[in-house]
Amino acid sequence: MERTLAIVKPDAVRRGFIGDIIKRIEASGLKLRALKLMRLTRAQAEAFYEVHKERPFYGSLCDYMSSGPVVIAVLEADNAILRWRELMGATDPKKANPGTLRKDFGIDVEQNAVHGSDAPETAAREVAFFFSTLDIVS
Ligand code: IDP
Ligand code: MG
Repeated sequence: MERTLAIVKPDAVRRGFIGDIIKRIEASGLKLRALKLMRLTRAQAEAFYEVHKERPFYGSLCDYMSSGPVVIAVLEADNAILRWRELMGATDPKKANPGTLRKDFGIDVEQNAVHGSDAPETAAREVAFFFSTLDIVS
């Protein structure tokens, strides 16, 4: 079993897509192991996306991610990291495959509805960034 971090980003929460996205997660066989609603401070968004701090979109990304509430979840399944990324679709909703969350709910390459970890090491870091072991159902 593998775990990954999922975020329903501020654009999707604002437009009322929490339920739709959770429904797709459940239908896909990915298991919810932790779930919370919170609003990131600018400093928390900066720390979470530290890996991107040299990218030109970093400042804008941190503004966006702290612009409203997000839903943060731990998902678990065999191959959860790849399965969640496939369900999300490509970073840019315009390039995402039909039926993916970013295609259906994303606005643009920045406001793309959902986040997912990209590798086992980043998943471990990202899960631990938001949840203690006591928060995660085993
Ligand atoms: P990912 O979310 O598909 O893993 P990353 O390259 O890790 O994509 O980028 C993190 C986030 O930064 C994206 O989900 C998106 O919100 C934002 N982002 C990525 N590329 C761009 C860009 O070219 N312009 C603006 N925002 C971007
Ligand atoms: Mg990424």
